[in-house]
Amino acid sequence: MGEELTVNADEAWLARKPLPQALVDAYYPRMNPIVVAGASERMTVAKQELQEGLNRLLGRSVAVETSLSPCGGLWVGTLADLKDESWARSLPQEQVDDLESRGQEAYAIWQVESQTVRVLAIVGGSDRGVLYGVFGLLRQLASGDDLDAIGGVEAPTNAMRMIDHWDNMDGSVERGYAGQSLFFRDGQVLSASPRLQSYARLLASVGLNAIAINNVNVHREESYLITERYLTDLARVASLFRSYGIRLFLSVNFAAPMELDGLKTADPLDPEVIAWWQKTTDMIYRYIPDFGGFVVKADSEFRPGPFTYGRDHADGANLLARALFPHGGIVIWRCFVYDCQTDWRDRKLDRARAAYDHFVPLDGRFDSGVVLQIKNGPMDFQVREPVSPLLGAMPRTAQMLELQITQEYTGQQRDLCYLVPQWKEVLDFDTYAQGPGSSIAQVTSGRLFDQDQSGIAGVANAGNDYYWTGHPLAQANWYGFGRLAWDPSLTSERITREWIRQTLSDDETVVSTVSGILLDSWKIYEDYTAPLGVGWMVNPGHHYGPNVDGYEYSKWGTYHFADHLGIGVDRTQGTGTGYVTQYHEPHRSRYQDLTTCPDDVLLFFHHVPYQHRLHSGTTVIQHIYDRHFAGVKEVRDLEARWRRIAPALPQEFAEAVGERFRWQIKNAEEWRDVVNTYFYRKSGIADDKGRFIVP
Ligand code: GCW
Repeated sequence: MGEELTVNADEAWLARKPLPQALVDAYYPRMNPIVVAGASERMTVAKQELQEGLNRLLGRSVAVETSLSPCGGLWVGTLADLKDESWARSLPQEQVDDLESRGQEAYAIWQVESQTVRVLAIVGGSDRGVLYGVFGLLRQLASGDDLDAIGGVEAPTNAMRMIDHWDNMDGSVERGYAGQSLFFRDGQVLSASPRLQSYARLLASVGLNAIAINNVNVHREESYLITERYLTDLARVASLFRSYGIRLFLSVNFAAPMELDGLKTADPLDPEVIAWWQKTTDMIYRYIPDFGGFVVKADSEFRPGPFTYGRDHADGANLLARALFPHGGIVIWRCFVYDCQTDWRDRKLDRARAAYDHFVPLDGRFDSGVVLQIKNGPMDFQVREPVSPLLGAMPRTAQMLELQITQEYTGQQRDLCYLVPQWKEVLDFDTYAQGPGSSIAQVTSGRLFDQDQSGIAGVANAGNDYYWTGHPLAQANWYGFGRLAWDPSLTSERITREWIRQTLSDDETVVSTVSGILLDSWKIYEDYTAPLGVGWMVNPGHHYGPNVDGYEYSKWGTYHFADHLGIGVDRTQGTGTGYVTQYHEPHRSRYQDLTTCPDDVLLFFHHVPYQHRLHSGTTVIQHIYDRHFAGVKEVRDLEARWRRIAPALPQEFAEAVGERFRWQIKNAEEWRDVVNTYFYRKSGIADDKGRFIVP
């Protein structure tokens, strides 16, 4: 194999390796020449992607012409361009109408054959659709799909498909594990960085259409991003992303009128404050005519917000929406609102309840142009949490699901934790908000309550790291996030194969081995960390590595309540915090009742004795021991599986991953020993298999 085994780290899954010769021989005549109608900036990008992508996949140059050859070729254009094409007259009208009805981001791949010509066509609802169509065709070819089987209309399920950066202007990234920011360095905006273009390409290739580039914790300097100090640079960033169909958003400081211009208040109902936001927003649109809008973290973890003025979140969000909406912008208002100064002594207080308790009463009060962004779980991106009951609980409000691609609590891109299967569980979760069939995917698509601005956001895991994501396999989380945001019905297996085939190899042993490694990794991570949905047990602050009581007596509201008799948080109605009542039936009863509560979230909902028997047949304490011993073995096994295929992989990639697996083994051992010893000491109950637990 040898020298052709390279990865192009910068291009990640877009590196495009040549297809097998038999396929090249079959495909080349059908894709040569290519004709791209229209000349907008996005069409130019689409043309370059297509030409370059095909040249690489086919290993030879395709010609770009202004008209098809007498036998056909590959035609690319919008529905409007299609009207001038004679070969297109044979397309059934319902087919064309169907594409038209699916919106501007939709595309179709059609194969039109008559006696004389054979045309492969990528037709977009607009030039954005065309761009997605080009990426779509190339992805399918690179993933090994048969060209004859490729065809039909594709449209995104979610209107908003967003990536959120927690990047600061000094270049640091909050909860970033992949080097420095792609957008900022030393207080400057990196608007001319070549890596930004690669980044925009990668985002567009999986169908993402919105990006917020700065941290939701907006500190002093970042507050000025919405001023003329930075808007010229930001306009350049916006224009780069625009050519890839991606709109720019900024996180803003709710107290900006005070901090930037010395107003005496940031009260959302104050006329001067209202005028300030209008003026500021008008100015932003002079620089960035298609500016997406603001992302806001307010009254959360010490960030300013409307509560200071006796106002609520609807007042706060509407203030900004009214300034943005006339320009076509929206405000994305985060629901991560809870008391982070809580008292662990009071077991009736419950952080898990907070988002629902704050926001549900406001349903119907939000203006058009407000979208609430809600984390997948009620707490904070743990390896296992139930799905947030706020999702789907506000029929009159647009909602977005927020996922964390960056692995703050799931191994920080040193440990492997492939999150696509977790996200699939979230998206498939049936809220029963409108009876059976009311899945989270139905909420984010806007179909459940007829909302057109809903969608999915993910907190980015990429930085200026050589492989973009620290752990090279963590790229698959980013890729998978984008694919699920486009189409939540894709299976984890399909997404995983696509990423491996495009990034690494089409060798079947490699594909199935890497796929197994990725798909097993989330459960393995869960095995050696906090058990049965209880969460945390991490070192405070940076959140890596075990510390069972790290947050136990702190103010952050994240407890496990382990004593010598048992563990878990009673969130039932009656004896507990009543959190279960936030769910629709049948979940409410299912979680409430110890006999029906699923094992994997048992300790999230119940405080139980160590000898409590799980549905799996084992006791809680024995489960803790078993899973922690197993977890370490499973990580060692991941490393061994990787070692077996390493010779068939690009060497530096294989080594970078191998090194991380060796760190992961150490981390898993640390977790096993700290957790097992902790519970052995607390409970005094020995492992019934007699394995060694440090006393
Ligand atoms: O998980 C917590 C993180 C914070 C983050 C916060 C949030 C950006 O530890 O770093 O702040 O969530 O989502 O706002």
